[in-house]
Amino acid sequence: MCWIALTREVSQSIERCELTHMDRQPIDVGRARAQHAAYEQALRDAGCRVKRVPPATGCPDSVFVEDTAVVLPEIAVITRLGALSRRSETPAVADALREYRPLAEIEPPGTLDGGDVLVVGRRVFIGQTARTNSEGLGQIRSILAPLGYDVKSVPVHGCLHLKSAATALTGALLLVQPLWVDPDAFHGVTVILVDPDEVQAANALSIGTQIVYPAAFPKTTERLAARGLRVLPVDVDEIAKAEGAVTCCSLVFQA
Ligand code: CIR
Repeated sequence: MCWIALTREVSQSIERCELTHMDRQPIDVGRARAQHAAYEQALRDAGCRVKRVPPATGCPDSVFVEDTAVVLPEIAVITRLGALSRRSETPAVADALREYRPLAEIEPPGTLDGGDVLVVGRRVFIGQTARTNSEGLGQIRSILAPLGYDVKSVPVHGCLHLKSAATALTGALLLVQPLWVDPDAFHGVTVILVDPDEVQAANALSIGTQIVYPAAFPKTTERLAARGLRVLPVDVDEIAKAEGAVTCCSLVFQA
């Protein structure tokens, strides 16, 4: 068994990305690509075999491969992205996943972004956001409930995706930004709150016992280290201008 991380190159057109809660700023594609390469190296350092999905021509947001699928041990669910500009990102990801998992698909009129799907053991939390609609929620519940998953929807306010507000850490811990999601939604799971000075700090990528995490959030990093968690810092500030963070740039799973 090994860890696989699917990634996708930073599009030349990333400056035309979707933005919902952020103002548009110039994005230096060269710098974003260098940060993305260092991020892929951090994935390798965490023990992953990194495989790049072929580029999606004309899709500015295609680096954010997390949104295109939900990969669980039993199945991969190919999403139907909430943003129209992103819909053609999924076929090549489905092709890449087919060798590892049986596939299911979210069908119209359902929409679901992988960034809205937070898995904690057999519990699956789905963010109620502009990207994921009730049909998408109903479909993923119908796919996962027979596999023994408890699927629950969670209100999210003020950020793009549920995983902008809460991510799972090693050992059934959650890192949460309480401004954007109510920590009580995750009752029964131990919660670490982000440092109040670091608003965007709730997105951490946990791989085994290690956590790939933005260097931009030193105070929250201290909170993670105090719990004995091993943090691999990455600079992703250029990519963050496209409203993405560390979970968004990969699909990590065991095979
Ligand atoms: C979007 O709005 O779709 C992209 N600009 C950012 C997607 C980030 N993905 C994620 O948080 N999972």
